Amino acid sequence: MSLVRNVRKNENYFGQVVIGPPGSGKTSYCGKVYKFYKEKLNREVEVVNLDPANENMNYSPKIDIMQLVTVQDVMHNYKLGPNGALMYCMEYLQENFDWLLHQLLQIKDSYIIFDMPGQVELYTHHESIKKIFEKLEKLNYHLCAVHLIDSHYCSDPSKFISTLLLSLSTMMQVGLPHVNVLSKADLLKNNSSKLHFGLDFYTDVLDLEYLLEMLDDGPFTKKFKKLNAAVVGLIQDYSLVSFIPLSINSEKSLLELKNAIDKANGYIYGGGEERSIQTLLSCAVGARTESERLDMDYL
Ligand SMILES: Nc1nc2c(ncn2[C@@H]2O[C@H](COP(=O)(O)OP(=O)(O)OP(=O)(O)O)[C@@H](O)[C@H]2O)c(=O)[nH]1
Ligand SMILES: [Mg+2]
Repeated sequence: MSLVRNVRKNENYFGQVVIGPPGSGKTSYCGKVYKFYKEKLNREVEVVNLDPANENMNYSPKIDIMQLVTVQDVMHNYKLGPNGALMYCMEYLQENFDWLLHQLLQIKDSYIIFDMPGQVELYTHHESIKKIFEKLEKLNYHLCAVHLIDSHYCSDPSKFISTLLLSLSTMMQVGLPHVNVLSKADLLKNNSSKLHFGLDFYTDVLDLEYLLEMLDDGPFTKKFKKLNAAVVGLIQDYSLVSFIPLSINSEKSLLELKNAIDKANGYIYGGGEERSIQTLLSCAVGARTESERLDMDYL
């Protein structure tokens, strides 16, 4: 409780929480975006690893949950499988919130990028991560959830509908300002002949009925189609899900995503160096033209 008092009421802290299913590109994005913000935008930035089984980090985390607890140790000590152990680790972090806060206070002038684990249930119904970020929000941490979905799901209509449902339920559960991202969009561009529609169909998430027409119509799949139709109806009723395409090797793509994230968590209005003319110009450069939206050349 004493640590919480160290957080000044009039200070604001900013950051992003990088979430998404296993292998969607979270750790790769964190490493790239750290360099991009630091070297190209001169932003004070640090990465915090909150994945207790993160083997291959392409950055040096300023704070690392693996110094507190690891999936490997929990599996060994409590005879749990990898998923149960991961849940335990996140509950342990929730219990030891002060451990995290103490270190965050050491880097309070930096913008924070949180690299998160990939287990989907952590974001759809498990409570620990939600509770940790609720606590940080109360302490003036303005965070944006950046939800990465592998864009290869666009090539299969029923899988894409599932990802829409996942994105919507994650938005509802996590409860932070939210930017959904189609990751590895460079691969999408290279395989565009395999897509039923243009990129903007998948990013804008409008007219989803067209996807239903692509599903099988046989007697065995009738119920599955009905289920997909109900999901599509739900997605359209909420009208919350849309995506920004991302290729981590394209600076223009990183810049466009940065602009969306900064708007979502208020960094662009309340932050530091980003309010300069230079930044406004870089934001303008980041805006996609209509032709770029259509031909994906910027990816
Ligand atoms: N082509 C391409 N590959 C990418 C991109 N981003 C990530 N990848 C690849 O995707 C694979 C998975 O990336 P990771 O960063 O480990 O994914 P992750 O979400 O952190 O995975 P977990 O932590 O296991 O959930 C790696 O082989 C990356 O090189 C991208 O923009 N384009
Ligand atoms: Mg990772």
